[in-house]
Amino acid sequence: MMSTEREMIDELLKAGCGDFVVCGGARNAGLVALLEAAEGLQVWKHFEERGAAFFALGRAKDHGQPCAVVTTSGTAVAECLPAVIEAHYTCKPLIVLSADRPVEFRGSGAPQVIEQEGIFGSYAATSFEEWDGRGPLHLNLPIEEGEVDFGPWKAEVEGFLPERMSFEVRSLRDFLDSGVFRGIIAMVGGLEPEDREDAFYFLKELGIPVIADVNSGIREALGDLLVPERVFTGNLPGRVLRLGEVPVGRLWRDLEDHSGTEVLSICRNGLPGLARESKVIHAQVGRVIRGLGPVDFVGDVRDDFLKARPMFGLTDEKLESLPDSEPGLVGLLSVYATTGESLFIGNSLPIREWNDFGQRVTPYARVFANRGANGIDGQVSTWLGATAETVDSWGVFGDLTALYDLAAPAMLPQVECQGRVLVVINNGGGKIFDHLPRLAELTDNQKGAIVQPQEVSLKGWATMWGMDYLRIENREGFDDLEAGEKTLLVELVPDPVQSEQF
Ligand SMILES: Cc1ncc(C[n+]2csc(CCOP(=O)(O)OP(=O)(O)O)c2C)c(N)n1
Repeated sequence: MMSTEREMIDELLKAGCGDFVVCGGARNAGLVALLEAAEGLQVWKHFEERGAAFFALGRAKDHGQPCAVVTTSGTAVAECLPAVIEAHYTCKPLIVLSADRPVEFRGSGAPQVIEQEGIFGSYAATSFEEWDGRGPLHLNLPIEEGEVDFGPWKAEVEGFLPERMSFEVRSLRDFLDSGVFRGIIAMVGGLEPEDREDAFYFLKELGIPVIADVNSGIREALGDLLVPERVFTGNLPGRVLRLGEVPVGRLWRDLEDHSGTEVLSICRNGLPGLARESKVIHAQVGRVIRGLGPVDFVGDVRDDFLKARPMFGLTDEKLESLPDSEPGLVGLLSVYATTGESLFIGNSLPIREWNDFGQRVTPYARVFANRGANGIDGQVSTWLGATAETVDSWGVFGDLTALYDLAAPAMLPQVECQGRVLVVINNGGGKIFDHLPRLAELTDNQKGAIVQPQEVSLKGWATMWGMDYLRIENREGFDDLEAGEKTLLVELVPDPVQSEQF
């Protein structure tokens, strides 16, 4: 007779899941042993479920197929919640397969028994039947202690077929058709790789100003259409067309209080990203654009806005005069990072700084970020999962973000490390909070409790996980940046005085 474990794995194979991250324990030992014995599966091993779930999310981001994290019973399952939430908001097929004690143990308080069934609430489907393949799935498997089949076997993974989404293009046509384009801009957040080309040509055709986040993957290709968002601060446009994930910058938040600006979002999760009234097309960006067909272009507004818009020039001059400030070093880093095969940027100041000060000439081959729930948790783990099979991968993170995910490099021996560069911008705490006007009036103690200043050097972290290490404090420091066979940890330490001046 086939074991419960084997039946469940077969179901997963049928659903197109051939990639597993296992975190072993007694209750799921049979599952882990079966997966290890299989031929034709990708099996990653980790000891820490929070990081493992984010790593699995990264795998799903990389290949677009489901990836399952396999946990034992008890709080091990609960550790997956942040990654499940991120997968929910970014529509990624992350699967949690949790082993549970048999049903009669529920509510008993027996060792490692917690209420696992439905633990992720509205964030995850709980059966294949209710799962559409565009978000997380939690499968909870009560397992009797007994025999499991440990022999070698051959796994056959079937194709992954998420449900297709239906959508309408009329609201986009109406939005664009209301006369001239004057007063309309586009804001582009994170885009899926397959949506990027359509979004790029569509925006070129429209010829309207674009504020694009680096994780859109098209920011550097937009040329003259790209504008800095501060052009519109206090000067909000009449209409905003948002493509992809919620944009990172301040302007999007300002829209919340300006109902005079009409907003149309086209995004996969179907959420407006604003609490006030706006329109949403719930669909893949590329499919909607293709569905729209050629745009009926009315009047050439490009020249108008090019004449009117302040250029990036002012910022560029400052970057030159304060080269060792945080913006200065991030600007230079953005040039070095073009040598990589992929770029992952952690929340959220690094993304904002990249948007504002990053180079605007050379598009990055592949760009990733975790922007679903804006958490600073699991960022390094997601990066390692998303680039597990990619050489020359660059990841850029804040210091608290890195400190949050200290066990992530445990996965390094299992992933591609050739040319891997892990950059931590160590500005001594959560410096994003220094940028909030709302917090300017706080006392130093109050501010300290929010910024969480810290003075650690990350050299010990590099030693601990066998990474090469380079500390960069100024522009010249980049001369020594050379990626090799081992992961290189770059601790980027901006000059606090220059940063303040900037
Ligand atoms: C899990 C989680 N906890 C708290 C926050 C709130 N938060 C947003 S940014 C931030 C500080 C990040 O600091 P760091 O990684 O050093 O980046 P920096 O702001 O210095 O660039 C915090 C705590 C969050 N987004 N996610």
